[in-house]
Amino acid sequence: MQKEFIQRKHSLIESYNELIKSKNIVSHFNGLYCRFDHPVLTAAHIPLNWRYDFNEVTNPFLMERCSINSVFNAGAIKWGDKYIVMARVEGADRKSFFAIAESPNGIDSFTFWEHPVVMPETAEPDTNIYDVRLVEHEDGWIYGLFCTERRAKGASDADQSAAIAQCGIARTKDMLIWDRLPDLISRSAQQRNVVLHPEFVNGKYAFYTRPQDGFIEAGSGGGIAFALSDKIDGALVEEEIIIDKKVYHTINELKNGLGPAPIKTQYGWLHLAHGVRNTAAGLRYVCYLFMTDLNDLTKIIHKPAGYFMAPEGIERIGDVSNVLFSNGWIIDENGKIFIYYASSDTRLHVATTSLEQLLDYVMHNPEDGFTSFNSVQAIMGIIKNNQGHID
Ligand code: M1P
Repeated sequence: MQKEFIQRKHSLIESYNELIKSKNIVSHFNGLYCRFDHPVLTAAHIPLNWRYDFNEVTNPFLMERCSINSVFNAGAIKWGDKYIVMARVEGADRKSFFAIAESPNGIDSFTFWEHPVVMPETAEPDTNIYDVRLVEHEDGWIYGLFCTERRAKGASDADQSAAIAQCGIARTKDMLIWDRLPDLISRSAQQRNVVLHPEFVNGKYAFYTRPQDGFIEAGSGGGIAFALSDKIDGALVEEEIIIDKKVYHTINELKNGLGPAPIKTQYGWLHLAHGVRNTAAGLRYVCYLFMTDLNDLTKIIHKPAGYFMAPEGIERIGDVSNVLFSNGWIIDENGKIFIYYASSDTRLHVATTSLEQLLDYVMHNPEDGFTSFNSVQAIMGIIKNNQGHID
């Protein structure tokens, strides 16, 4: 074996081991959550043996044979005593797939399982799959709902970007072998950000959907909707009731979408979502929280104004800049919450908080008054209450 090949191989392995063993420390705390110094997963965390052929005969220059572009939007679940994320991994070929990584503490040392998830296809193969939402349903299965994207039927040869997004459904008991079920059928031309509610509702499977006209544009659709299906194997939703619509001059003026499955609390279902607005610099994605009624899942009972997390610093830059997106969170028995969020469609981060903090925020921060005058009134209220409380 050539000396150079061996040296390079050792140096690749050394840097990789250093990276996955590196510790993460809190960079700042704003009263609501902690952000950390480093992302939890990046393209560089992808195992070397997925990318390199280490046989000197077939890869004499030791180059990457399958390059990875980014690791981002991840579903998350507690698995025994491990924190696991099922990330969207995008190759240099622009195809996304899923891969599971685990960590002993949820904030660092994430290592990928032996190989990527082999997601079975339906009779109509997916061109691209991404953004899985993991849900432990009360029927005993763990479900992964994700976006399946295919080229639009009938699109002209000249148009190679026309696509149809729909919701793929798969389930597992061990996170290793996935049964693929038929895609969700709805009346919407496009469907992304579909989430399964963890409990039966009136004996039916309940979904949060995001009906949309175009692949990017919500058009007459848009808004987070609620829908019921009699079954999951061949899920069909007839009616989608919009529970959180897009609103002029808010963070979700253009569109929005639910993140992970909601967390049940004594006060209501706690939801994490993303809102999108348009700007001269392109779309801006931020994350927000709201709560729905325990008995009426279509009724929002608390919704603070604006976002609770937006891209900061390096998070603002990436393949699709100015994007913060979350489709995974984990709550521990002690109420500690790990929010897995991705920045700019490039890397995955964690923020830690607690149920107590999120409830305080969602139930006590002022709601949107929809005008500048009302925003000033909210600030005036705080100033008034602060009288006598600041030295
Ligand atoms: O590029 C930002 C996000 O765009 C899409 O989200 P949405 O359907 O809400 O617009 C998804 O492709 C998502 O993966 C991506 O992060």
